[in-house]
Amino acid sequence: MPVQALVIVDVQNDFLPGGALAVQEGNQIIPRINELVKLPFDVIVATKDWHPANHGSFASNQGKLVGEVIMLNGIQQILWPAHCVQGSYGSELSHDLDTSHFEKIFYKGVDQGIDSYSCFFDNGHRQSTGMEDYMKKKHVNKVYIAGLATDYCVKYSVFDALQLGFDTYVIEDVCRGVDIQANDCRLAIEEMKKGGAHIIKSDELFINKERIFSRKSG
Ligand code: VGL
Ligand code: ZN
Repeated sequence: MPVQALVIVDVQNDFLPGGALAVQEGNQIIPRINELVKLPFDVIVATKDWHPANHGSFASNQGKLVGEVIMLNGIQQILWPAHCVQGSYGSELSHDLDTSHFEKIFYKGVDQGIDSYSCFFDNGHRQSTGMEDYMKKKHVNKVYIAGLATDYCVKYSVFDALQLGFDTYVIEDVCRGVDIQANDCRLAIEEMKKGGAHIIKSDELFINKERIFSRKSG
């Protein structure tokens, strides 16, 4: 029997139009998320990118330009504008998002010296966010992932989910990405598909609702 989780990644003000690291059309996924969270998933969680002000991924903290790549404690790091600083307005989940169905929020990127795109582990796979244990305790074996950004946090989360053995679904129309290079999002989707993820449209979850969320075994 599938035990199904919905994971909503980083729908925070700084990743929305007007934010510090705005993802184009990032706000357009919110109405659909608000419908998805009403479906009978067994578990619904969300993540927040949650950096200390001195975070090593911020260009300003390195005296460098946004987009430059450095080595941060042995790991390649793209430098970003300061974003999602703990407790800031930019770090808050969008106020248009229906958060009432989120049973837990997982925080990532909390350590100054290492970034964390994935909702499961930091980029060096050194520390866990706790999401793996949470999912395993709830016997989740199938995860649906949506949110921001397709080519960073969604992609890394999907690869970790696959590696952890979850049957992994990306709800493509409920993701938007950064596209530093014009095709990054398209390539990210292709890589996730090659890696074993199912790429689906949110429509399928509504059209096939009875089958996908049937409580019958077999
Ligand atoms: C993200 C860049 C830096 C994301 C987080 O949520 O995709 N991207 N921090
Ligand atoms: Zn970040």
